[in-house]
Amino acid sequence: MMMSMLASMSLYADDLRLNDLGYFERQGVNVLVFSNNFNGGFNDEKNSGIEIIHHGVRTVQGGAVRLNNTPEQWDLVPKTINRKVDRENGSIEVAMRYDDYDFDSRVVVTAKGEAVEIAVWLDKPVPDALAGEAGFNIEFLPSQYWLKTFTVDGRLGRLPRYATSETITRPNAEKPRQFKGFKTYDDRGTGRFIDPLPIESGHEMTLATDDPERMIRISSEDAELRLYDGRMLAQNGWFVLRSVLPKGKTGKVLTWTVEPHAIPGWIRQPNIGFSQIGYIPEQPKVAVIELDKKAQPLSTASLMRIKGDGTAEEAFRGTIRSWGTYYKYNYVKFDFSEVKQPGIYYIQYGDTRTNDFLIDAHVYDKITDATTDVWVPIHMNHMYVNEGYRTWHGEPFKEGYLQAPPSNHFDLHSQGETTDTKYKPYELIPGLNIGGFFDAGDFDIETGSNINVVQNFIRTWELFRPQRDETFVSQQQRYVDLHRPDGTPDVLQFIEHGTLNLVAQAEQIGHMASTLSNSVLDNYHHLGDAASITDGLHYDPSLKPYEVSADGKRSGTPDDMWAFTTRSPQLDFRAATMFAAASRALEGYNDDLAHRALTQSKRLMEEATELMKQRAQNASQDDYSWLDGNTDTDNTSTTSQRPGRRNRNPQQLGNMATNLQLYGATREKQYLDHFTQQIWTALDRNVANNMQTALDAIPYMDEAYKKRLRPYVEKYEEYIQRFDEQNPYGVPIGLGNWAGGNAVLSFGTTVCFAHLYYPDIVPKDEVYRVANWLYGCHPYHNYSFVAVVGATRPKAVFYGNNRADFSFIPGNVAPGLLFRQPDHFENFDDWPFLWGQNEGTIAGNTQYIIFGSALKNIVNENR
Ligand SMILES: [Ca+2]
Ligand SMILES: [Ca+2]
Ligand SMILES: [Ca+2]
Repeated sequence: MMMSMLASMSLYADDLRLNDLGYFERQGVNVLVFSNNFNGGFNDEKNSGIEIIHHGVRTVQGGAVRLNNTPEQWDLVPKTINRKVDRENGSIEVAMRYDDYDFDSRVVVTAKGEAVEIAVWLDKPVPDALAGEAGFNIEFLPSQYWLKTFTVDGRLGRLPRYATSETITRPNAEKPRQFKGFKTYDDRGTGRFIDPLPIESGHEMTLATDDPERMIRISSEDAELRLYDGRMLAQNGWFVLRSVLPKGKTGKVLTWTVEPHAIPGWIRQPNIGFSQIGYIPEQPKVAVIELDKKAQPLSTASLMRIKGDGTAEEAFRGTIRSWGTYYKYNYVKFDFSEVKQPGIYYIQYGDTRTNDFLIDAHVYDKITDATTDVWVPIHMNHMYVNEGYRTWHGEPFKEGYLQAPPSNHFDLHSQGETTDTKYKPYELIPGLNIGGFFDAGDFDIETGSNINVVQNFIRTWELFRPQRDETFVSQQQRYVDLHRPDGTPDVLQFIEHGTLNLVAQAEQIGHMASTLSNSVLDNYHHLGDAASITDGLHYDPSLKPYEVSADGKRSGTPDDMWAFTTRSPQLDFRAATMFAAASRALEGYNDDLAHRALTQSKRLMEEATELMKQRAQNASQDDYSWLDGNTDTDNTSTTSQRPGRRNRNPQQLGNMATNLQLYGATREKQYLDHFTQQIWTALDRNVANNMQTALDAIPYMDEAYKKRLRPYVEKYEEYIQRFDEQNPYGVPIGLGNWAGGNAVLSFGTTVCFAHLYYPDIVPKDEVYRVANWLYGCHPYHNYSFVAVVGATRPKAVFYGNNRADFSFIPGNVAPGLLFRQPDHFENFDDWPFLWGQNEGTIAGNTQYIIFGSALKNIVNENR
């Protein structure tokens, strides 16, 4: 009796409460109500609405009024009209709206003991067009719920590892509109779409009855709960629980009670951040330990050495130093720098033991090899790519690219009112299916990114002259074979491959395309062999869909890729700069291509300069944005933009970084003069943003320049040090919708170059900050963000084009820690499909090659 009274009292003390940050909290459970809104750019990003962070893992999201049984990425999402936190009543109310259907609804979430009540309110009934379609949905992360048991009204079941439930088809007319009227599916001419059937339905459900960390109970007296498997339509789908909203009703039309189980007294396990690559003997070695705020920090930790006989001994015991609180966790540090003896070690902190890692002079030697030998060649477009017994992909897009018609497209692409070319809409533009690199986890050629890629390779080549040859590339056979040397340094072949596509654009179109991308949404989300995205046959609208011409060369399937050709003189100018540098790099290796690149460089530069002058006369000139550096490594912002999409943020003519690149490429003194006129003002305005450009100039400048730069480098060193106060990891941590991996890489690259030129100001110890972060010393978990050679525990899944296999492509670099408002960082390592945390890009990964090369260079300089 006494015991149960005590138990109920202590439970009462830990009811869900609305906290100061505006979400419901009890130990082990956070219920967030639209702390993160749906985003119009890609619609359903699986990051929004009502979310539950359950014992430290965000396992539930997507709670909202939705229009589909299992919404996909491009299905409509509601706009948040307002969000009210009512502290008095312990509730949060969100008003949401679907403009397309003039449909408003409100969701009110109220804490009720250990549960929340979720109620949907309507002031007007569900519109006729959505009757039976609109419902309240909430989504469960498959990788955390599959293989777990559940009960529905007393019946037992187990959630499936793979999607194999049942579906029906319905007429397309009954399908709620998708993003901009596009379709995510190819209905094969049937005029019908697929609609999944529920796995189960009832009024009371408990999911993960066999796992206290995931167990959650949902009940509703007034509505039927239906459980669906979203993976039936899309591999990135989640388990969906939904109730259809009743027809013709207003007021409180639906009520659910949701009770996530909390393990009494639960405290999150420590996350011991350290470098999975290991450490060289003389570098600083500091583990950052992330602790639950309720955890009592220990006073010491130990570094254990694994001996030759397999047993372990304590090599070092050190004091734990407190750093403090950063967002929701508490941080302490363990410094074991004084251990310098090469060997195999692990960290022991209380009961927590890390995996082993090396202390050895050679730990950084291979950090770029997986990226250059595997990741980059696999992303070579218009080639057959083979590795041993495995074909990564056949030759894609054999039918070439059609002129895009005017279009307000997906993936942020568009084509203006005119084509800006001699081609008519849908006409074949010859010669574009050559060279170039896949953008990221998708297969388009982003021209801006590809320009960055070629520039990154040229920079790598000019600075480090890597002779590494592990890849066979035959442009004639359109064949790439991994791990087969062919006598040519691979970096030169990558420069050539990127240039081939970009020169073809300039020659065939007359200027640069903004992108070469998918024409239809139903092949944009392709997962599999790139060669099967299109049918390889020219689209012929005189044939019926899916019909093939008698000669077997044309088909009626409109799957051909499009070239988006709206002219941007800024993009042309960037291409011209890159072509000039490429022609220098390719001279003596591919003289013909070097000559073509130079021809296009001169022509585009002349035309772009003229066009920009014309356009500038029509625009106001009080814009000083050109003062910012905008080199390809300066992205220190926290925007949601992926790296490399600079074509949508064009540089102005006169940009000092461009002038510097132009000088490097042409050696014409006027460009250097323009650069020197601008750099000091820019540095006075913002040292951090412009330091990389200032350092890039050093090889071309005299001692006086280097001396004048010194005080700015001193300021930059202060800027580096400030990160030690901002967060426990000492690097710039991004809070955008695309995790800040690119900004961290930029920072790391600049620090490396600052040290190379000013070792007395920026000490060598600083260059390891970013390496530590990338290779495992970061929040959430301690896996390496780089699928890199040498790491004991790299991440296991990435958002690559093989993501449906829950796999990775070696050498990929994940964007990393995704911030969810108001206080949660995450990086899923069992669920690849969230690009903001797991998608490596071609521009970002080639930037990693520069960072890694610079780091290796510094580490090995005195060896
Ligand atoms: Ca893309
Ligand atoms: Ca080669
Ligand atoms: Ca085709």
